[in-house]
Amino acid sequence: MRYLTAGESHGPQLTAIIEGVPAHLPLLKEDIDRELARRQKGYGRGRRMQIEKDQVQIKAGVRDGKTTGAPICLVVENKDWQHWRNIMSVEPLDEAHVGRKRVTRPRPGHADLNGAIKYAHRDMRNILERSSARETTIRVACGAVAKKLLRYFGMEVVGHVKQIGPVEASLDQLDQLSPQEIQRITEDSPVRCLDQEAAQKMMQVIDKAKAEGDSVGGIVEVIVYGVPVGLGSHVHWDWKLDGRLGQAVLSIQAFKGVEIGIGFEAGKRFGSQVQDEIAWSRERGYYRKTNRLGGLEGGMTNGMPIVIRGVMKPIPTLYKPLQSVDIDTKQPFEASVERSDSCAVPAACVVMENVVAWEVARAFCEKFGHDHIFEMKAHYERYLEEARTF
Ligand code: EPS
Repeated sequence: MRYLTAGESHGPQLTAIIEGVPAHLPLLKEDIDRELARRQKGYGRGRRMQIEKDQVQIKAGVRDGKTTGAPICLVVENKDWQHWRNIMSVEPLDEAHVGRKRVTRPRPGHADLNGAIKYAHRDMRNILERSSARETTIRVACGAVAKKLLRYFGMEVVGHVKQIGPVEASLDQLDQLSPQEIQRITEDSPVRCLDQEAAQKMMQVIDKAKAEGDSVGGIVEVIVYGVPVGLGSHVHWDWKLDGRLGQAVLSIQAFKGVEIGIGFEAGKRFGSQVQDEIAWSRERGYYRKTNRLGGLEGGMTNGMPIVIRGVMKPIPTLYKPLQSVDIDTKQPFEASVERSDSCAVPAACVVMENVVAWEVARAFCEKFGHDHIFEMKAHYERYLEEARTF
């Protein structure tokens, strides 16, 4: 499976073409719209989210509520385009609009300056329109298809916000919660946090950042339940699923780090406190007594839940601008203020769930074939039985 996306933040639409989704997978517009709506929510979002009401249009590859095996084309329109159609015009700009909304003052921490130099754009709008996290909308739409496939095979992807700014959630109860319970609690939390006391403090931090024209980042954790042993592979560097998941997470706008299982903590411990001991029972087959390695060993899943965290830096678009240089005058200036969110960590949690879902679904298709789901199912069930008694 693979996909390509196109679209600017204030252009007419975002588009994706997905290739390799097996035939006969039940797929409805609502399955995708649900994920899009989840991504739009979250305490700390800016005014743009009041304009958009993201809804997918499935333009190809689905008939009678099921995938056909043909490429799937997804479109999400930008409602804000109405306000930008002259400035974002595909046709040459008319005289009244030439140079309007031109961006010459790069924002520190954004793609603006690097992209402008690389692509020789004197108007950095040509960079920020594509680098904007608006693009995550269409990646979530693709992830929603992947989630649907995973769910068909009994897997569930859930995410929660572990930290915003200095406030950390207490997660002592996490192991006792089912995926459905985690989903229920986080859906009710404005910051997608399992710890309600911490959630209140997180919102205070976001309020403070907003009041001061600043922004705040955080840490998101995603868990994939019901994963079989053997997704990914040890044989090539770019087949290793941990590496692929890392790339997927780091490709989310503003993400600066990723950890699997206990992550960086592993560097502080002795080996006996890091590796997970192996056990076997008739009903479970092989399993690990602990899950410090987050379900991945040797670039492959080991049958335990995948546990992965990503850190999002504070959004670089600040109302309290930092120093920068105007590319016309070369004089120091305060960077351009673009409308933005003061915290997008709860939304990024949904994005991370969906990019992780995509990579796991892709590895699943590689292992079990992806022409049609009946064939996959037969193959999968036989494999599970072989793995249990191996
Ligand atoms: C973004 C800036 C804001 C965000 C946007 C990402 O948009 P605007 O510049 O139109 O106010 O709201 O996020 C989305 C539009 C979205 O759908 O998540 C940026 O510069 O990255």
